[in-house]
Amino acid sequence: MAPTLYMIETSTSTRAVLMVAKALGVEITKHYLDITAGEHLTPEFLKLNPQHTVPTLVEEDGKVLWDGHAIVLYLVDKYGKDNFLYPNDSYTRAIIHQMFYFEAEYLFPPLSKITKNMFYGNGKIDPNLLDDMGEAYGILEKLLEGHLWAVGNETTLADFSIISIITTMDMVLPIDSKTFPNIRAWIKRVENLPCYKENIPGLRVYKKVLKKYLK
Ligand SMILES: N[C@@H](CCC(=O)N[C@@H](CS)C(=O)NCC(=O)O)C(=O)O
Repeated sequence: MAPTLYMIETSTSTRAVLMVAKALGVEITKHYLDITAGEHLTPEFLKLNPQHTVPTLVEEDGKVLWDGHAIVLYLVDKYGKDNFLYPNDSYTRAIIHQMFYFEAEYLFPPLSKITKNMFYGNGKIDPNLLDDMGEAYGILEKLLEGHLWAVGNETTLADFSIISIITTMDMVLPIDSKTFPNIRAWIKRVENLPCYKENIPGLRVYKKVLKKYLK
């Protein structure tokens, strides 16, 4: 039996997990939660994950794991072959983790605040959060300098962790190709990977929600 992923499509971390699972050939059973209806706050789900976040993975033997970064590391360790997406070099692995923290500390917070406000608040986008996003783009532009992929010259877990969120942020604050040529070129590269298709349905849903507020 395949592991079950509790998820919502608009969640960027969920989409990173789906892309990695696809790239590794791991079958996943998708369990959609309606978090606007509070399905992540039921006693049953809180028993699985007291942090009440998606994505949450439940293995067939009942082991539970959450946080997109932890899940992709687990998938590659348990199901991956030949160090694919997670090269066997200590420094490269450390830089992949560094990119995970960059995603969690610089990219996720402004987007998450904007998204929460769309779903639960008045939907108005705080210009300070857009500034934070622009600053994060500037950092990412430098991080991508001089190599093809997020970390070095092969695809790694870092590409999937960053692409799902950056393509979502691009809808909120478009990434200009003149100011951020490295980001735009890298996005194109990732979009051409077969597993990228796992990112698309969630992006479409996000776009629909956003459209309501960006008039
Ligand atoms: N860093 C976490 C972020 C998880 C997260 O905050 N997910 C949001 C959806 S994008 C969520 O579950 N929100 C509901 C809540 O926190 O109650 C990860 O990578 O999994």
